[in-house]
Amino acid sequence: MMRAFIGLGSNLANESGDSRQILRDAIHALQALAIGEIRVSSLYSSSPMGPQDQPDYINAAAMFNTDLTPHELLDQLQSIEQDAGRVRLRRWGERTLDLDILIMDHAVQNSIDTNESPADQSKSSMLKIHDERLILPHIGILDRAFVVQPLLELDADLRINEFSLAQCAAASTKDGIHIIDGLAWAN
Ligand code: A4P
Ligand code: MG
Repeated sequence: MMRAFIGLGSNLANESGDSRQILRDAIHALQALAIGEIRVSSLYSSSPMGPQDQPDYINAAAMFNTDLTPHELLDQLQSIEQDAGRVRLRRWGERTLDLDILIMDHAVQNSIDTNESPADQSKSSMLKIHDERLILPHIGILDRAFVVQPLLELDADLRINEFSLAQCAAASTKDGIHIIDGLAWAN
């Protein structure tokens, strides 16, 4: 079983609702992929990274345990994106729903069995993949406040390689992003 951190983003409505409703529906769809509870961050509004002639985004992150392989999880996320009417218009462009696998790791069960510190364990248990369909950890996490801030809400000890998320530049800036709803937004 692995722990998956998913980034959710939307800046276009579809026929079933606005971006907030699309992310709420996506969280409910993710529940079918999870073992146990899904934990969800606050809901953020953020100005667009990339082309500026597009609406502001709504972003959040979710964390759950799953038995799916990373590629099986990617298939499921892409199917949820399609169900939300995702059309690929341009790179970094507007979208009804973007679901990215940010990080997958083995949740640390028991630190008594090993001499490693919890930080070392999370570093060594993080999955690294680089193939034509999937890159893990997702590229650019550390540069994106709209990804780092919600991730830190879910696990303040997260590290990518030797970098602590809590200490990266995107963790100390709230420029261009703000919380628009607390943890109950997905209920
Ligand atoms: N892919 C590779 N690795 C992954 C992964 N870890 N998770 C591949 C998910 N997909 C992964 O994705 C293109 C391909 O990436 C997929 O087919 C998959 O096989 P895409 O979502 O179809 O295309 P894209 O949007 O052009 O690229 P990408 O990389 O998803 O864009 P980003 O980096 O997600 O940026 N501004 C704000 N404020 N908030 C946002 O959420 N998002 C974007 C999209 C731009 N600006 C934004 C936001
Ligand atoms: Mg994507």
